[in-house]
Amino acid sequence: MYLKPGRLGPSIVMKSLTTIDITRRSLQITKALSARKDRSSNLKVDSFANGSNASYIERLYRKWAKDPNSVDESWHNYFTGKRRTIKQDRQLKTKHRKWEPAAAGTGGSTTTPAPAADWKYIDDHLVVQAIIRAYQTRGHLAADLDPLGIVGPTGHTPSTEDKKLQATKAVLRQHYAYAFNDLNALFKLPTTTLIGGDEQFLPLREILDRLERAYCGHIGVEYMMITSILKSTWIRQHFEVPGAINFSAEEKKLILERLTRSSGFENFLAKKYSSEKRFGLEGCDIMIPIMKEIIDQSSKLGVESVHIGMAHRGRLNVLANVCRKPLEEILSQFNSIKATDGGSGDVKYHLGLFTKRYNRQSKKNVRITVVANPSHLEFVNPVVLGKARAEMFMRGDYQGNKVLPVLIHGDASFCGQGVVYESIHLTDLPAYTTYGTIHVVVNNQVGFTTDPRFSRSSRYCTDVARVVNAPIFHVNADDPEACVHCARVAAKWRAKYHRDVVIDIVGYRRNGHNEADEPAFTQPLMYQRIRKLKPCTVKYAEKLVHDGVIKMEEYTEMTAKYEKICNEAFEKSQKIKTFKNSHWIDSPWSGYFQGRNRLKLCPTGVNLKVLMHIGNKFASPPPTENKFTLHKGIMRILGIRKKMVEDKIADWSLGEAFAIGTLVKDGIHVRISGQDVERGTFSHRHHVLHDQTKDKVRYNSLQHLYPDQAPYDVCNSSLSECAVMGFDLGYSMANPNTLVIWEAQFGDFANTAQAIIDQFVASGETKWVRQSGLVLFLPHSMEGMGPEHSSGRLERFLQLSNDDPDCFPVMCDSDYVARQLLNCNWIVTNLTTPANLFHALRRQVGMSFRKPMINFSPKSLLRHPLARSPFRDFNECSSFQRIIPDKGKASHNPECVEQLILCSGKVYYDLVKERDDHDQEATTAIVRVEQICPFPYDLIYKQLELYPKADLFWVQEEHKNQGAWTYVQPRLDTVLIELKANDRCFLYRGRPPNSASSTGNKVQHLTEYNDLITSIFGELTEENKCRMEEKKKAAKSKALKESEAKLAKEKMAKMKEEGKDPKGAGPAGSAPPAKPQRKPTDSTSPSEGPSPAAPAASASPGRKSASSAPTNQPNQARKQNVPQAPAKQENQTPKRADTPNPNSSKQENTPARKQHSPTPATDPNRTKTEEKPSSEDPNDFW
Ligand SMILES: Cc1ncc(C[n+]2csc(CCOP(=O)(O)OP(=O)(O)O)c2C)c(N)n1
Repeated sequence: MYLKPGRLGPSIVMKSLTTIDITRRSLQITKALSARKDRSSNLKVDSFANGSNASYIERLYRKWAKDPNSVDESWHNYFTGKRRTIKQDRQLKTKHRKWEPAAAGTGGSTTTPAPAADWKYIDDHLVVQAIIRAYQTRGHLAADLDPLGIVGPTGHTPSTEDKKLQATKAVLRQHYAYAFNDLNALFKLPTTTLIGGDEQFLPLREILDRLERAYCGHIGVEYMMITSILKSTWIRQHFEVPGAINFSAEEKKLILERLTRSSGFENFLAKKYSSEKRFGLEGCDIMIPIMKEIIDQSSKLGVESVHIGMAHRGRLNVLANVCRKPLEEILSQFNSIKATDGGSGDVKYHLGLFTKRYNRQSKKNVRITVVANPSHLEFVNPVVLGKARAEMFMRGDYQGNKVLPVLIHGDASFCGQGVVYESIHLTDLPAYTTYGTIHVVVNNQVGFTTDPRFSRSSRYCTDVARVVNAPIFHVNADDPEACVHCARVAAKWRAKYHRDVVIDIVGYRRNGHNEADEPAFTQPLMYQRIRKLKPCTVKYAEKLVHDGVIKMEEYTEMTAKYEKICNEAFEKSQKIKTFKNSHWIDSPWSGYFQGRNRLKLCPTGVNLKVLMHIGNKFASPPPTENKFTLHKGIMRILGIRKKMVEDKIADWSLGEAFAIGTLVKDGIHVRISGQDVERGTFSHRHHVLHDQTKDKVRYNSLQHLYPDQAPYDVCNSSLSECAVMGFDLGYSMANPNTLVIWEAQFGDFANTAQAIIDQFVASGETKWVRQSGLVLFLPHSMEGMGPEHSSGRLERFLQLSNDDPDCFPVMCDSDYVARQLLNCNWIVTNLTTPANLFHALRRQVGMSFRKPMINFSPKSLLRHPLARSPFRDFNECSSFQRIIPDKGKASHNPECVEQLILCSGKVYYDLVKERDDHDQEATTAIVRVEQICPFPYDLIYKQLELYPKADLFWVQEEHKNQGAWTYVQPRLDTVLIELKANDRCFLYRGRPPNSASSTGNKVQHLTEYNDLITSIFGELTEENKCRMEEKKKAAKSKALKESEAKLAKEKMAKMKEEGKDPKGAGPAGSAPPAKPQRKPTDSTSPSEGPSPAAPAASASPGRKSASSAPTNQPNQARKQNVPQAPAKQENQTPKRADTPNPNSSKQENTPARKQHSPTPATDPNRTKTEEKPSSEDPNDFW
């Protein structure tokens, strides 16, 4: 029973519960339920009751108040309070002494609505509750956050005390017309606030005061968007409860000591290096104590490793005073000293760091990493997250208890850069979560020279974090205790809930953007204020002296002590003449490089047994005990896989699976990440199978190959390239024994991650001596799919490659190939066979160093009948092939070859088909350049030697200003110079220059294709056409025969099943076995999702006969001049002593390899009528 103070009206007795109580009751029930759930399942459970439930109850209540019979009896009992015990009522009564007891006879239940005066009472409480809620929701708008006093509470008003108060009232009480004429009136506090501490009732004045203190002081808390009541209550416990911000004298001294170091460091640098850029922290000096508090607190709560990502502002200070990098090493970077190891180096405020420190507060060791970052603001964020996630994985820390990422942002960049949003959005994705990141915004209220009002549309620079419901603590940088309190709460929040949290340190920038800038050019009034402002450290020291926490002498001594440390370090730094880039590395990979011969490449082939095991697993459905219902299309695909394993031939998907399977077998953790990678954009991969009858039941056979295998993760990502690629790059940096692959949906989209590619992948090792073996799969090829589904922009990657185009490498030693790889900044490949993909991926971890690999992966080739590799191309005698020479007719008679075509990627299969159609197999040799960078000078040299009379062409399907041409041209010239072939030169055959990467018009695409082919092989002659027609007929009749055979076989099987004699006599099953089926010419394309255009339709578009004139005139007479193949001539063997026979299929890096007489199945010259090699005889393949 609730009573109302007499002053606000006549004493009345409430006969029923108020709305507030109802809401409270529903919330309490919810809380109890949630807590119970929490205990039982140990899961974080959000409340199901929320504002809308409460308003539902409120509506019921109003209905009931009008007509008690209009609601269910249970609600009637509820509203009349029947279930409450007498004891409870008595407790309430005694607690509220000022209130009068209930009038006799009016208590208990009633069926009549409350008298009108009761509504006033209810309204009073509702208003108080609403005000409390307004402070909780919008109090931060009226908080005193700006140490400069420029930005008033509502964002526009000047902050004079009076105006501020008005603004506060306007913001927080504007919706409530109710006039409180008695601020001493007592109100029952709702359970949605903790401002009462132990008190349940407070006078209105005190309620308002406490709300002001909790929400409108130096901290503005944004948290009401959080939907969990448990979490909101947790926040209130840390900000609303009286005395929540409470520091002992010792703790206050520690804050001052840390502040003194922070300011002292900047002051020292300003004095000693006045003309140097250092991007000082002055104005936000408190960032250092905040970082220290986060680390202390987190370490106490179990964190063992902290990964920090930050930009220029205050970075040197963080290295000095958070990571405690020896000061002399930092100061030496201001001198002109040389690095004694490799790398081009970077400016001092970009360098990384790794350190292991004893934390005095937690008394535990903590590893701290500051990830090297480029000038590109915020792009380091996903890299840090990926690195942290990988470390969690390696430690088996599956809840992020031991590893913590902390990102430090600038205010302008935090709200301005899209990568922030993309990265923050990874926070709750299972394969990308870091179980919460602590974000610290060094908000100096200016971005270079731009005011916030011109640099963002949102109220706060931190609004981007609201999308993940992260609590945001805005805090005045000149209140050190409030700041450190926020840091403490943030660390506790992250440890408890494993979710993101933001600390927005609202301060200022005492100097210009850098120390040489004059800030008053652009912010004159702001800087007038700044110049009058005492530094925060001085103000805090004075406060502590005033409060008797320290004596002034102590502070003076503190300052002098740190200055002495700096001076001594300065002296030492003067003696440092050189340094090592490797001492500034964030991923030291301790032990990895020790005792390794960097020039040794491990073999990549594996034995047949392993392939068969992996192949069979990959082709099998989930074990029957799983009772897994597969999609019919998947069953068909598994069937095709099974057949391939039986036939010992692999398509792209199987080749890739072999690479993954063999690596995890060897203990290498493999991770593939990107959009739709689980199935594969082109529906070719299908690593994750989905039960068709049960939700979230999935199966990945590659995770179940061997009991002791390393984990394999294939992760569909968010629709982001930049953050996800950055994340995977970070992941690859954590441990060299991991293969990380990022796959683009189409290569075209990779350029939204251009900054990650340019700033990290291409140049990370050069700038920061930090290696990564990240692999990018960029689906690429001109298949008439339009300008944004055709090109991964090969030319751009090649243009960023660092190998010298004019320098023919010395390759007289056996280490040449490894050295080339070691010296390049990345490997660029455009592979044409599954086996080469397999070797390339295995080579990534077989090298004694790590290099990124950019692989332009196929689309139509995923299912192309010729883009398959026999198992022998995966065996111990096989290895990666940098080029694949022509092995057909032309190679048997190289002297007579008139055209030597070098090409790369899918166009090879088009050329082979066209060469066949034009009947030019003997006169045109086609060589595939599989590894474009580093350029295979040695092998191309041999090819040019081999075909001494051939005209030379570089053929590409890309436009002339795109693709590999501009990269290969000077390098091919270099080879020709080395060969002293002054009379020879490479001509370009391909599409003309274009600004778009491809046409989107099918007709145009075909015309371009025809032009390209005609420019190489000429028009189809009548003879050619007749031959093609005959071939077509033959193929048709063969297909018909095959389908008849298949039908007969099926019929026979059916008859057998039914117990009939297929021959019409004799016992069932005595029929002769059906003729073995030929290998499939193509895999079935599942119906769902985009699939690459069928090879016949788009990979090799049908040619319009002579409809379009070629842009380049080919040698029309070529075909007529085909001589009979003579025996191999002496002069066909390479002249150079170190030049192996280019005609041999012997592969690189493999000393001995069996020679195989039969034409490999990958040889495009092999016609479809060729019999597949017998699967019974392993020697046939091995
Ligand atoms: C992606 C990117 N765009 C532009 C710049 C140029 N730039 C360097 S610092 C800066 C201002 C950054 O402001 P803020 O994020 O508030 O950090 P502050 O320097 O104020 O600490 C700009 C625009 C950059 N480094 N990176």
